[in-house]
Amino acid sequence: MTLRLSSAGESHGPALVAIVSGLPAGLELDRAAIDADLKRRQEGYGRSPRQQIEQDRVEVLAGLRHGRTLGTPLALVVRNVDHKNWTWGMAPWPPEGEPSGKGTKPVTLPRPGHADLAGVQKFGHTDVRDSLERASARHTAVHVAAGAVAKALLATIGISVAGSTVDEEGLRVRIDEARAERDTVGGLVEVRATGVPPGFGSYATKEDRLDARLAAALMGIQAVKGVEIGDGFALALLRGSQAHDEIDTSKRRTSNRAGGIEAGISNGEEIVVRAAMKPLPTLMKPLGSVDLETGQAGDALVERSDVAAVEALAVVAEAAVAWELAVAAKEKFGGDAVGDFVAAHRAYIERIAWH
Ligand code: EPS
Repeated sequence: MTLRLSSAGESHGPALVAIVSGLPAGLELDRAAIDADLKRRQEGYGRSPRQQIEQDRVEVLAGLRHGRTLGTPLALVVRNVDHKNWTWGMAPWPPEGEPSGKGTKPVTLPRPGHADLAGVQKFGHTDVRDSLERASARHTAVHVAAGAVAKALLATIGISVAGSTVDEEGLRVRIDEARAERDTVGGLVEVRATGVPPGFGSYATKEDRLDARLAAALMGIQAVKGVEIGDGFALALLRGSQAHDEIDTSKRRTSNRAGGIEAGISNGEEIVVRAAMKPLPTLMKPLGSVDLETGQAGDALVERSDVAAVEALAVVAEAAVAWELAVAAKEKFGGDAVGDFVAAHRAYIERIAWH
């Protein structure tokens, strides 16, 4: 069974939900490990005061018994604590009583760089909030929970995945400067996966290619505008003799410019991917926009937001890469019971004599 993930949830709605199907039975999950990743995602430097409201914790509604997966769909929930301030504004059903709390007035001034304008045009909304709530990066919380589950599966075959920011010190300086000027910044993150054997993904079709899948997974995260695998863009300027990784007699590489992937297949070296995040589009000193109600020029919506979410992106990107690698691992090794999955991995490693 293919590993699948679907999610739902608005930023200020009642909760975020993810359903993970295709997990083998008998996989042990650690609630504290999932919650620790949720906390890491919230702690990044430059986050908004919203993070003091939320204390993300995973709830499991199905698919788990006494900490072990049942081989049935796993239902993960992360509640939005802030919803208590939006119970009228974000009520799923027509709200009763007088408007109160947040989200009672329609948003009509779309923010450049956000989903606001294209979202209302596409879906026929009149209130920009109907677009921005789902476009918000808030729902990455439940993807991080799913990523933690993926990491638990990968750990059974010795794979680990870690995300970090590139130049954390420089980033923090830029965040402080931008905050002082009421502006926002973006930045770079890197994810490394170790223990991935040769043979994840395939050259057979575009959809099979592991690099394409990782790029889509990273590009699918809010505010990501660029992705590279290994030395990526820098390879374009090198000669072939400088760009490729020589093979030694143990079939390992003496360098890793390819970032662990050749022809869409893992080659056994560390998988290295990077993502570039644009500066966040909700600005305290807003850019020019148009009022969708009056047609007049106006300043874009100003609301509480982050100065940067790059450190959060490192955690979200880690989860996204872990998820894709878990999908590829499940595809390669199968298994209805986790022991079958592990045994198939072991047999494969023996066949290719991989150390
Ligand atoms: C976000 C705006 C901010 C962030 C939010 C993403 O939320 P709010 O508008 O409620 O202040 O804090 O991220 C989260 C809540 C989160 O948990 O990551 C946006 O517009 O994308």
